[in-house]
Amino acid sequence: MEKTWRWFGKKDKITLNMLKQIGVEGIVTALHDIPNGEVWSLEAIADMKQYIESAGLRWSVVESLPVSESIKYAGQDRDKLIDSYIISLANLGRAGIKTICYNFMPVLDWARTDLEYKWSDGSSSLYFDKIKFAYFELYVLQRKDAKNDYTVEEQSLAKKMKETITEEEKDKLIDAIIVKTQGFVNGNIKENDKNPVAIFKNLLALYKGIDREKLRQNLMYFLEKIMPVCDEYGIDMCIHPDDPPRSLLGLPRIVTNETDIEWLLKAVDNPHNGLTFCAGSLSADSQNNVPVLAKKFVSRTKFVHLRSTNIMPNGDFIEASHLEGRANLIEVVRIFEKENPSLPMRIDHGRLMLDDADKGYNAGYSFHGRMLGLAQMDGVMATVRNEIKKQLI
Ligand code: DNO
Repeated sequence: MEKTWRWFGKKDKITLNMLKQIGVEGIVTALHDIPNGEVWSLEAIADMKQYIESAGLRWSVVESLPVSESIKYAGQDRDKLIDSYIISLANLGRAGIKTICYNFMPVLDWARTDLEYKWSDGSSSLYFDKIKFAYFELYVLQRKDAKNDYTVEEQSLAKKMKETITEEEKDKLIDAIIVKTQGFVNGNIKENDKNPVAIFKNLLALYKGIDREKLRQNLMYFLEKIMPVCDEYGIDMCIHPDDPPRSLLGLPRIVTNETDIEWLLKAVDNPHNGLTFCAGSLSADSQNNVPVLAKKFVSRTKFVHLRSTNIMPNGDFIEASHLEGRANLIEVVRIFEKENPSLPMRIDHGRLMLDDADKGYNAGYSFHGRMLGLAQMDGVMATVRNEIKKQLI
């Protein structure tokens, strides 16, 4: 597979020259300065492409061309927003950038409660703590029906947390769930927004009456409208699975498991309607067997995220090392290397380690942690390619 790296543009502290030195071949990025919903001009795309190429790299994947909330909940301006999306796609197509990652998660692009969960060796990683999330819904957001999503025991643990949590810890939690994980992915809330909780509540209210079925219809509507431009330019749209793969905050999530993915690929049965195979996201549901899913969906997979998790008995999950955990990346790499070796892959999320800690990297996107993951996966890929050459598999 092509070794790519998620890079956040010219302001990223990790430079393209650093990436060249560690064996990266392709770049995954977006025009992060353009507000969600606005057109990506051909000039802006060409400028970014030229910058990447002048470092001897290739702009392999766009992650993400963000889908505005209004397209997801079918607001009044959705057709206008889809028209802009189509123009951006055509401009990307003209520039020769043809793999586009996006997601269809309402309001929250992805969710974690701890951004620096300490390991015993001094490094840290992302973590999802179910009770902290319950506390956030029940007592910070005070969401009306939140209770229905938790057992009596979980509710009482969340209540206990309410009694002991400090103001500082509470702010840190809010920051993790709705600010730090969202701003850098062109999400709804930015670092300097005042009162993020109020903004967040307004966003949730937009989804009143949107259930699973309606969200599915809205995704189909969007895909059907954009497939002609994808056909014209040979663009592969690849949806990112929901992270975590379950409904959150009473909002439906529709890309979580085999049934969902099968539905999506059949609902719009065009090869340009494809998948970002995020092994990490899928691994956070104990029912998902990640290598089985890789095997099943290999032909519609257009982009791969290599990451793994471990699920705790109480429903929390933690990011595992890239060689361990539920995703079984060794098997996943074996499947993709054998059946579609030209796929771009990137290491997703790494631990904060060594001198990563004070660099202000985006949550999950450390330098050394991801470099370690890349080295591990590079070794697996080389081994698998050797096996293939010797026809051992
Ligand atoms: C988080 C990422 C997501 C992903 C988007 C794709 O680390 O995996 O933000 O980029 O959901 O649209």
